Amino acid sequence: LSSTTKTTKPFDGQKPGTSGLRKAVKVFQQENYTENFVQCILSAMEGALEGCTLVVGGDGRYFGKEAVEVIVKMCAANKVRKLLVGQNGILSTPCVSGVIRKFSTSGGIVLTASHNPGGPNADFGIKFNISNGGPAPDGVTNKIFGLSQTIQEYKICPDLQCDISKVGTQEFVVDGNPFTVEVIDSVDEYVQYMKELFDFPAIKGLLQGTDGQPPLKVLINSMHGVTGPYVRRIFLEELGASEDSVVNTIPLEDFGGHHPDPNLTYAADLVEAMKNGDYGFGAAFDGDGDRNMILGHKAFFVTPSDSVAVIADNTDCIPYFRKNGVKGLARSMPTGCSIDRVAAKRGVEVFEVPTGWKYFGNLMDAGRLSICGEESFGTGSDHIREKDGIWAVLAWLSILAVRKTTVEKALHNHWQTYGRNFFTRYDYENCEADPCNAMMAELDSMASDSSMIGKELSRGNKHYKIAKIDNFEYTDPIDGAIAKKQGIRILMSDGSRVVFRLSGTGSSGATVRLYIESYESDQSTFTKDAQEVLKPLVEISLELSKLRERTGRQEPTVIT
Ligand code: VG1
Ligand code: CO
Repeated sequence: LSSTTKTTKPFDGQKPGTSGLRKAVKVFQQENYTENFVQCILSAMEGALEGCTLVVGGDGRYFGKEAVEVIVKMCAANKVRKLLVGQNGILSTPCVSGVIRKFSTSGGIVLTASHNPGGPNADFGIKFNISNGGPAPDGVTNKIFGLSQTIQEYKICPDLQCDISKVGTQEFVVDGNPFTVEVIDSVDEYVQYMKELFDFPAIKGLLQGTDGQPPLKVLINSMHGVTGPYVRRIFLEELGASEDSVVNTIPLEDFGGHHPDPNLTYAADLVEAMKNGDYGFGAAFDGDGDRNMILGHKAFFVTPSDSVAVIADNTDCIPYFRKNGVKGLARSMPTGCSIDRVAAKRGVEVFEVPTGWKYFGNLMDAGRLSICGEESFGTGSDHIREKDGIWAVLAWLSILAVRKTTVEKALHNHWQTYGRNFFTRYDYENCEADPCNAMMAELDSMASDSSMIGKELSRGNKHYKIAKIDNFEYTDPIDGAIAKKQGIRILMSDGSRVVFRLSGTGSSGATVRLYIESYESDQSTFTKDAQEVLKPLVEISLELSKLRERTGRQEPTVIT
């Protein structure tokens, strides 16, 4: 086989966002659009490209197979030595991360737009992960973007035909060089790894009932995303759960027409099913399997910010941490601060990084971070370099098994010890970009206006005083890389926080995220509804930012 060089022209906007390049499928389908971006990923590897091994897989959404075919042909032409490809192009995002690490490959290409809807009229995405298994850091994505602005040609081996439907190895000779495609089972490696990290017999005992404990009925909802086959293997085959414990486990190219996003709005069917009280534990995952939502009996909701804090507080229930210890904890900036309190009690470092999992990687590589999370239903640890939905569920089940408790009791117990960080996020999806940018610019100028400090803001009998406003800036403690303008933080004198950000994962327009948090140590407040507790601060924030006027939206699209 021989490769050819095709001429092309740059496309605007091939700038990876919070987690890869996400655009409408129709955008990726333009002639050369996908090829351009793939060439830029490969070219950005420079000297590390020739002779390397890469992992390729995605969440199975529409256009995934076409993209895999292009990537295989282009890797062959760009002198990549070997590809590990998930069967039918399917690998969850956490699985890609694990496979990159296990086989020490130079990186991987993940084909997903995560929680964004899929299908011919929805979204697709391409993300590059580096050799540590994590999303490429800003330095790399900026380089890819730079290349995309000047690209003139790409290399491809058009005649290479590769069957990715069967597990096994296929050998080719391209321009006289050997090129190998190894199609791997999509779930084997991941399941095996989970069995090393967790005590599966203990979790099985929990689900089936042991030591006089009744069985725990679980309901796991894959939302027709990539986790379906992983969930079936782990929960049905390994843990012996019954068929009716898992739903929506057939991956669909359009996720059944829904947003594959595990939150109270988009996973409403799980919430409904949990409400009747038949199940003691419920969970859902997003399209690519890195997000999770945890529910207790009668749909008791665990905020992601609390979820990671509870896991961090109960690491003795998990064999992986018993063995490796807990080095440090972290959260993304807008995430509720419950985990900070756990870190303080445990006497370990806690880091506050910008939004996006890529910022955790260096800390983990340096051995300073073990467990971290984001308010956006992302939870994970240094077992890989992506957040991991199924891992989070197994962590929770481990805690319930060892502590012989329930989700709700575990949370109440946590609040008794640490107090409660009430948290909510309002999303205004798909607004017009210009007014949102203007709003952010105005908030940014507030941040440098010293007369804002000490300003009092009131709503009803709630009074707040601004202690600090800034546009969050982060210096990576390991490599010194600086990330600027990561969101406006308004810190109140009582520790309450308000954060404004624009999303970096949307495919069009602008999505405003408003994050609100306040801390209560008074026990009598613990059972209150977060929406009620935070309402005054929400109203104050909307007024201060003139968000309603700016966006023309009276209400958010989604509240989490
Ligand atoms: C969102 C979340 C962020 C998460 C990112 C990728 O980003 O807020 O916490 O890391 O999605 O998650 P943004 O820029 O839209 O706020 V996933 O599961 O979409 O890869
Ligand atoms: Co995701």
